[in-house]
Amino acid sequence: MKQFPKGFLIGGATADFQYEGGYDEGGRGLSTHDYETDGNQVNPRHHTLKMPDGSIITPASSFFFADPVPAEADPVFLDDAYYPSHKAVDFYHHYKEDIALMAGMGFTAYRFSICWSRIYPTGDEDTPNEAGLKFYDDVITELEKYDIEPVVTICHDELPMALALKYDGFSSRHVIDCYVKYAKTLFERFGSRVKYWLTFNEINAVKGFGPCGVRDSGNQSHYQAVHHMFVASAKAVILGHEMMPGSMFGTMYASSEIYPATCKPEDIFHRLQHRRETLYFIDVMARGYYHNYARDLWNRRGITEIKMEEGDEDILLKGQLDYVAFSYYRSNTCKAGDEMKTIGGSPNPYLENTPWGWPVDPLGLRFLMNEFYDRYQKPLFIVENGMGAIDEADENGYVEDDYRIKYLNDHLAAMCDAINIDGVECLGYTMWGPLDLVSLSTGEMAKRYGFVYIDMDDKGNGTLKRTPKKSYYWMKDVITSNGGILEDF
Ligand code: BGP
Repeated sequence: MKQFPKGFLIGGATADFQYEGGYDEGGRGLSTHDYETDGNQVNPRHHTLKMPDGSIITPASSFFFADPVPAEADPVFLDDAYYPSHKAVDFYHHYKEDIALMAGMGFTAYRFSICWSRIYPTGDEDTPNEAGLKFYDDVITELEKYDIEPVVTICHDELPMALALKYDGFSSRHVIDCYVKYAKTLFERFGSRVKYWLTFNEINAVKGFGPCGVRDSGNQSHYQAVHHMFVASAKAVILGHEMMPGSMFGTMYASSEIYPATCKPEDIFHRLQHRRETLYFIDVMARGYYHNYARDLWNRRGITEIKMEEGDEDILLKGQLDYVAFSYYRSNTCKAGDEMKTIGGSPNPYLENTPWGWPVDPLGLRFLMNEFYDRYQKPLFIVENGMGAIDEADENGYVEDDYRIKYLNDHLAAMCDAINIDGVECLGYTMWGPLDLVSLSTGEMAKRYGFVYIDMDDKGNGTLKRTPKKSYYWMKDVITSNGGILEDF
């Protein structure tokens, strides 16, 4: 029988710009994702930017594969474009109802991100925006009502647009100071009520103008900006430990690549190097130093130098993470000659795909949990997992989502096996998008993850009515039985 360990945190996860809305309320400043329009499976999301000659350009901002943004281009809102982050699904005004729905399933944890530009509208102010802090105060108060543990992401792939425009985002060391000031404000305000923190989201996948505010998405600029994010994170961890004894810090790592396509030695070796392309990020943060293979990786990527200041190495070492948080949606397969990228690679003939082409692989989750625990010997936290699917709601908004129940059953069962059989230490599991929200990679509503259906379409039309799906009642039973009703897959 499957069983969650004692004190296991189980619940859901969201990100502010995909869920919250209220982009111009409560003194919030503009954020880098606010200038991204919707996309779909065929066309990625894109920024809308104006060149000095008045022409409009629309570089793709599809997270993993961001297009570069010319230095002279200015963000602009177009009348005929739809910007999903502005309204998202309006958690800003529905947070009480939404948290009550989460509590109805018996959630013991909710991971959410704080919008940096709600707290520091331009990132450079000396004092924070009280209305922004108050909103998250209210959210935490609501969670406390139901004994739901808040798990807070300090920065989920975005920053105040002003920091991107003025300093080229994390290219500049000044933005490290802005980040630490922002983190300190959160620790002062919420430190007595929040124990679990995540300094960044999907650190190995952040790239370009949206996620780290950097216009040039080439390797040299990207890896330099990421070094600054490593230092910013480590400084926040050091400060957080000082200010909030007992607090625990992670950074989220997007895991997916696992398998070599064949047992051909070249494929196996390619797989090793491919793994290191992404483990590079969490290795530095969880172990506190750049490791032996970093030099080879920089060389292969044409990176001549990562500029470091005196003291950086010491900060990285002292600011190591307490736990390893990761997202898991799918596995990836690669063979020699495949391009090194976070998702994609070669097809896996043994697995079926979601409508978005993501291979479904629950055993891969157990594999990864073991791999990470062997590698870091630190507790794990699965902070995102779920299935983006096309839901057909009936006239009442009800969805019979047996496919989602199957996906989640199998992944939760695999997780329990890693914990119960393999002895992996895992703090919790937060399913991605417990209420439907806007997709990160495509900016659409059609790709739904939730236990709760939200009546809204790709262009923001709909009543925003929330209706529990079949999976809602199933998840409630999973939690009530402490995992006991999960079936082997
Ligand atoms: C992760 C992000 C989330 C989320 C999720 C699902 O990369 O941390 O923000 O959206 O992926 O991806 P998508 O929304 O593209 O289906």
